[in-house]
Formats: sequence, C-alpha cells, structure tokens
Amino acid sequence: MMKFTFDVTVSATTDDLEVRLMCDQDPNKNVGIGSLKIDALETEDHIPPVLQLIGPSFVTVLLSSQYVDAGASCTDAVDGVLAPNMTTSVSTALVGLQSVIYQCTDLQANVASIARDVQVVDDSPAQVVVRAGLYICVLEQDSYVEQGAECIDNYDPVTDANVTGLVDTSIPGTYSVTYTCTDSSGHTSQNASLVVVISGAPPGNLVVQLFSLQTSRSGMRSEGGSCPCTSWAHREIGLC
Ligand SMILES: [Ca+2]
Repeated sequence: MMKFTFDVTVSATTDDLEVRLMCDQDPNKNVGIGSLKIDALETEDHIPPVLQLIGPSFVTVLLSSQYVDAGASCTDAVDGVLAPNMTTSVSTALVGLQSVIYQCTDLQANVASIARDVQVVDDSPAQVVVRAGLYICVLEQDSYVEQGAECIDNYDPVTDANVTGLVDTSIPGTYSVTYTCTDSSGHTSQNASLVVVISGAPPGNLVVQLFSLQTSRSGMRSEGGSCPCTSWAHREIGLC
C-alpha cells in the first residue's frame, strides 16, 4: 500500500467540496478512486466592515467649481480590503449643504455607511446696475422719477435693488441715491447715483465738477474740467 500526503487549502468562502484521489500507477489495472468529502464551515461574520473617510468629514466648496471627493477606505476583519461605493454626488451648481455617502458591504452582506458634508457656498455679491446711470440732472420743480437699479447676481434671479435717498426737486443741489443689493447668501453690494437738481435761474450759475465723468459715460465731448450744468444737463434729459 502506498501512502500519499497532500495539502488541501479551503478558503473561508469555499463551498463544500469533494477531493477525488486517483491512482493509476499500474496501467493494466483499474484506476483506483477514493474520495474525501470536505465540509467547509462558514465563518460566522456579523460585523460590518470598517469604513473611513479619507480627509475631513466637512468641506467647503465654491459655487460652480469642480468638486472631487477625497474618497473612503474600507476594511473587513474577515474579507480584508473592500472597495466602498459612493452612493451620492455633489452638485456645485446648488448652494447649500449636501452629503457624499459611502457604503461598503462585506461578503456576508454586512453594510457600513459613512457621510461627508459638503457645503457649497456663493462668495460673489450681486452687481448693482443703476438703470438711469450714475449722474442724472433734473430741472428745479420737475418731477424726479426713480428708475431704480437691478441686482444681477451669479446665482440668484435678477431683482430690484433697495433704494435709499431722497431727491427734493424744489431745492437745487446735488443728491445722492444709494442702491443696495443683498444676495441669498447674505452678500451686500451698493452703488450710488448723483442727482443734480438744476436751478431754474438763468444758466451758468451752477457748475458740475463731474462733467468729465458724465461725458465719458455718455460718449459726448471728452474735455475735462467743469462746465455749466444747464448745457449738458439739458441734453441728458432730452431737452436739447
Ligand atoms: Ca451671489
């Protein structure tokens, strides 16, 4: 009788198996066959894998920027290193708090989950666009019609600006009107216009020092310095 020794390795995941032993040293005789039934006992595993975030559990990302999550790692005591699945993603087109959720499942269907909070923030205030321009002339005793300003934001829809400042057309002089925009993220921006109320007295008695700015904006004469308000102001309001 011949003796053979051999090793059989059974992994934790191997189903029951049968090892068949064949001996055919003598070709003139029937092949001897023996079998060895091996029952692979399942390893009891009710413990989920250890799932950990790579990087912090809270991050801040700018609106409309590219976000790439740092990932997660997963290790199971029985199954070893496993690949976690990212079940949600972040849209940087939306301001607010979002979550990236990872799950990891071992071979016994034990599940681990972990989440990273991602705050998408808008750091840009709205642009304040004054409808009537930054320099306006009104004749004394005429009515001043406030045309307001638009808040043009990178995220919020266009809205009207909040207007502060009074113009008294009964008193010639220069008035400041302030336009304020506050976007949904709380960023405030302002712009202001100067409203010149022109005296009804004969022209030439009121000089506007901002003439060079006005002409630059309106594309009229570009010489600097000052000039009587009534000459350019009348053009501005359509009287000449
Ligand atoms: Ca904004």
